[in-house]
Amino acid sequence: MKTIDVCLSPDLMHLYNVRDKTVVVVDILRATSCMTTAFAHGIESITPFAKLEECLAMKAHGYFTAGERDGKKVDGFDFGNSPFEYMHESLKGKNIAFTTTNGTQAMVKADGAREIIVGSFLNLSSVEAYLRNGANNVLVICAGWKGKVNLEDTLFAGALVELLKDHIEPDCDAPLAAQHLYNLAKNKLFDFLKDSSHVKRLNRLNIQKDIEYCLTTNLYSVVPVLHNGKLVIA
Ligand code: 3SL
Repeated sequence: MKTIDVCLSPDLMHLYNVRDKTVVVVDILRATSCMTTAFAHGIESITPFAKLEECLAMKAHGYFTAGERDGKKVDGFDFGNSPFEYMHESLKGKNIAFTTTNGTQAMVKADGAREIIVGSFLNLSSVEAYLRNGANNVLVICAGWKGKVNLEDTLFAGALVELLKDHIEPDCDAPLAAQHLYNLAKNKLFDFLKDSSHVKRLNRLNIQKDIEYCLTTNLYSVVPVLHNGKLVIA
């Protein structure tokens, strides 16, 4: 049977070997939810960057620049990190250079994996089917917050472990812990997360609608995959 493991923070990546794995990068609030939304609305590609300057430099190559630091849109960028910004007709067929505090950092850290895909509650079923039908063992990398573990990414990892339990077995205790947590929370995700650190942080920015949206399951069927440094639709 294939296996699934969960890396609860990018700072624990040194404990995992990604080389033969399909890695699912998850940053529910809000980077991977934005990416999923953008592809569902016709974006051509998203190139993830760890550094602001590298991202900004892509403007000269005709890219839109997007992302945030500490939840806020970066000066000089075209877009921030609200999923609602990625629904516009005008973005259809366009290329975006994207950098965020945690999500794109986790993606860059997964470099060397056999395959890197983007997961969110918005495309949960499609990611589950993709992993079930794929040939590789799976590692879910939770983006967390500046090296710390967070609840929302752990819950998504647990949802995958739960949905895949008849096909892919947990490799260690982190996937089991995530699965138990998800089973506790699955019927009340929003309520379960109300005291979590990032929900409080985003509430201070007055973006509760983003949180509700990012916790919606199975709105879209796209699975973004990293190909030659660019995310495109699988
Ligand atoms: O850290 C990230 O990658 C972001 O998604 C954080 S925020 O939701 O924009 O604050």
